[in-house]
Amino acid sequence: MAGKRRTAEAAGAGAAGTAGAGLRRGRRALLVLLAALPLPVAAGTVASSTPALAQGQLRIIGGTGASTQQEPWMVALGSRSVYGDYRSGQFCGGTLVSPTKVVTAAHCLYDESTMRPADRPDLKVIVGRSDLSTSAGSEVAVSQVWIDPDYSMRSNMWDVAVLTLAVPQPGRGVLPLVDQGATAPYRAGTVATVFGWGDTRGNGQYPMTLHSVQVPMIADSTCAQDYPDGAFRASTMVCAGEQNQGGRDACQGDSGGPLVVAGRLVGLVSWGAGCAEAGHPGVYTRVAALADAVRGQL
Ligand code: 4AZ
Repeated sequence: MAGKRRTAEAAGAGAAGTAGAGLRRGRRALLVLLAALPLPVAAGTVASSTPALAQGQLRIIGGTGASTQQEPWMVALGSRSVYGDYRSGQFCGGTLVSPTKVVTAAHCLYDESTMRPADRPDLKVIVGRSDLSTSAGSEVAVSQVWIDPDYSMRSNMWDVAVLTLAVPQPGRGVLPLVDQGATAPYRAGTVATVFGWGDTRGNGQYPMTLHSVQVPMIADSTCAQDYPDGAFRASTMVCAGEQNQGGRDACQGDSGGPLVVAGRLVGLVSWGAGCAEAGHPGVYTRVAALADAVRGQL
């Protein structure tokens, strides 16, 4: 199935739009959850929220701090005209995979209201800036955007895009892609790490600094039960998180960012119901399913 591609859905360029998919995706599910029941106190590293906050331990959701010094390939996507100067206009994450190419999620470049590619003339890739309130590193213009022609906003399948940087970043470390068809990194229980500047609490609290959290890979069969009616498609998606207790996850604003196993890019933050809920793990683009297509763009 992994090799089977639908014919291209036209990903027309330049549709007008303002709202970004990145920060809002999954929000509806999240709001429904918040309205329906008190947010379950997450187990694991977020056991007591107040002391954890005081100690500065609440990150991505349930994680710890991270730095672009240690992870130089971790980049933010920003648009100051759409999201304002606050937090450098950050709205998604991405991964530097070569001196001129960044891999991110296709949905980061779409407008949820028009279901078309968003028009963000000032789209920037922010490199070398862990703290978005600073001017560290640089904001690099994007000269070309490739969105997987099979990407579907309806099904969330083939959620990948490649950005070309107008200014190469030769000195910066890059993260290699996992091999096409690789299965070992996706074995259930394998511990992966996800990075981002997204919501740390599942209630709209966006941090200034980069965070990361470790999440175990979840079996496709389990995830298919977590997201029934075919919403989870193992051919282009993979799940990771704490299946039974929740508490660790990516969330709004982490979209497009990397899921890493053994120094390789294996997943891209894509979607999920709410954040860090037991039985609703994060869903990631399965990079091994589209590594060749991405490599064709490098
Ligand atoms: C989002 O909206 C989003 N908990 C990212 C990750 C997850 C849900 C939503 C997974 O960008």
